[in-house]
Amino acid sequence: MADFTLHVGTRIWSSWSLRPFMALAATGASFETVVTALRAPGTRAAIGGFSPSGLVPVLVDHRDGRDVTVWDSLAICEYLAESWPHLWPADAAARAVARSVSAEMHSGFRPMRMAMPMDLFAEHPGEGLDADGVEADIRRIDAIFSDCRNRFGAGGPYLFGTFTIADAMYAPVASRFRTYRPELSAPAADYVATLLADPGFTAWEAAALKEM
Ligand SMILES: N[C@@H](CCC(=O)N[C@@H](CS)C(=O)NCC(=O)O)C(=O)O
Repeated sequence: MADFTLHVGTRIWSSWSLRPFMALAATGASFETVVTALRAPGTRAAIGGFSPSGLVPVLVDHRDGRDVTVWDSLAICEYLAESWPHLWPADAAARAVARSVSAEMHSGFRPMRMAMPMDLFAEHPGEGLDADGVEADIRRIDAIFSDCRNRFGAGGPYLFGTFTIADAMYAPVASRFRTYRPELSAPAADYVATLLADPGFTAWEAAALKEM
């Protein structure tokens, strides 16, 4: 048996599932991914069978006879970081910023999330960009990308140099930007390209293709 089971939703749409998938992929741990179809008549009942919140993602830790269930994307990432501390930056000040931008993604950017839903392989340039609040969300995200790369990114191409949970949290945004094509600053555009080439992200895409 694999060390972990990660329950996710339909991969082309489930932005919240992609995040812990990328964090888990970055640990090198063995895990199986179980997909529940979203937007189907039986979705609610199927997810209710394993998820306390009625939502995906859900992680089950089977290591050493454990049977620990963790739900909600950011809680799952935090749980993984207890075993793989490199999922957060080593420096305490950088870690504080990484946690802040991760929480900001988790709790915010609702206008952008509503007007520009993740649709992994779709191309809708310009759609949704003039909806209320979307431009402000995009400008704030661009500022986060540019600022983190500038202040903390010297050691590699990710927000804090090497891959961290903050990158996992913004990976679905990179997918959205590829689909809807807002204008971005050069550092933000470069960082989006990094996320789209990340091995965890491309593994998710390959599995999503097989699902279609
Ligand atoms: N705050 C949650 C949000 C999870 C969420 O909204 N998941 C969606 C799929 S991306 C879901 O389970 N929807 C259930 C449904 O469509 O019935 C998290 O961060 O994990």
